[in-house]
Amino acid sequence: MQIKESIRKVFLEKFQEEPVIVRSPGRINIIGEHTDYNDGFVLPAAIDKAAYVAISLRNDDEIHLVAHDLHETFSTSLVGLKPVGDVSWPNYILGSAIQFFKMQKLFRGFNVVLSSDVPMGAGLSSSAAVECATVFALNELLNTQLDRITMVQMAQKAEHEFAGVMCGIMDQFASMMGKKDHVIRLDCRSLEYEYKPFKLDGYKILLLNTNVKHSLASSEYNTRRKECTQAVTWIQQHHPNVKALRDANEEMLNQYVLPEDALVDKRSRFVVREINRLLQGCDDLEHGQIEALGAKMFDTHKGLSEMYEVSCKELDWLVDRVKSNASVMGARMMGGGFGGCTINLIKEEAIEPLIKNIQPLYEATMNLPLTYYVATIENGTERIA
Ligand code: GAF
Repeated sequence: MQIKESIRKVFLEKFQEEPVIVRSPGRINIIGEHTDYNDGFVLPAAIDKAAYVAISLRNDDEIHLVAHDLHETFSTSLVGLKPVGDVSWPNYILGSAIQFFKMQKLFRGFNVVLSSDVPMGAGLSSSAAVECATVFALNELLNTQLDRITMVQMAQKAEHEFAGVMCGIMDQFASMMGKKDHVIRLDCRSLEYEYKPFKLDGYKILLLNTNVKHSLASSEYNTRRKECTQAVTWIQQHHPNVKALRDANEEMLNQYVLPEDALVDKRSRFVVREINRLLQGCDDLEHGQIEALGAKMFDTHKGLSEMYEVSCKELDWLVDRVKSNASVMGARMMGGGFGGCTINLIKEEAIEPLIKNIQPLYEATMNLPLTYYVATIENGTERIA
């Protein structure tokens, strides 16, 4: 049974009414990692894996949530809503709902059944997908008529306030704004964006999942953010116009950051280079220069691993393995890091032999399963019932 049908059935059984159902996808990012919270650029796209939220309003202030895939339920009240300590999934829904409460648009409780085929902890933004689905669904139910960008920002706030991860805007933007067969070139400062066709004849996007889920991810993420801010603070003493690393260059880093702290220098140098790499990568894409784009993806991985230090041995292993394969144009870790997937730009006919070759090797070496997905680029958040 399709996810939509199965959550509708569960919803009818549990709450005896027809829900509004919204689907919101996970995302990939071609290049431009850890650049969004530095006011830089990113190049993400929504994919064919998504979170589904079935929802209805209640006549009291109770909130009843069902995580269909996990066989878990959670109940609370709209009054005094706070983040939940011991489980994560309710926070994505509650953190989204509270945004409407703060806008004085939500005065009643609600029922939700959630299901998702975005693998969790795989770096595909399963949490942003749930946040975007919830915000979009409440906008429909409450008839608040918010524009999509406002909803993206509300979903991002949900992550900040209820999940405690000070994420940038990329994941929620890609989930909400995705367009079939296009990547989004997003300026994370102005939020101006452009859809770029991403139909590469003969090539596919292959995601290799390390199945490593590092608990370090959110604390280290917030630390990286602070390191970037520190670099900006030092540069600003001499260049007050520098508001974020997007405005900095390597000359400034040499002069004002390196003498202060080699670690902060390494982090910020990666970001400055990555923003440039992305801008050049966009030109490669425009001119159909897939080899050049792929080479930049490998460079990004090297930087994320050695300078930003957000990779792990399993991700490095997977990227190393495909480097010498002439059918893989580019590969790198994707998302926040410390586990999850690598993204590989690969010739279609090479997928099967590659998997056959590396799956048993990976599993024997790492003692973890290697799962994989061929992602297609799809539209963003939509109401489906
Ligand atoms: C995570 C965050 F949520 C994004 O905002 C982004 O910073 C990404 O890590 C790294 O590029 O997915």
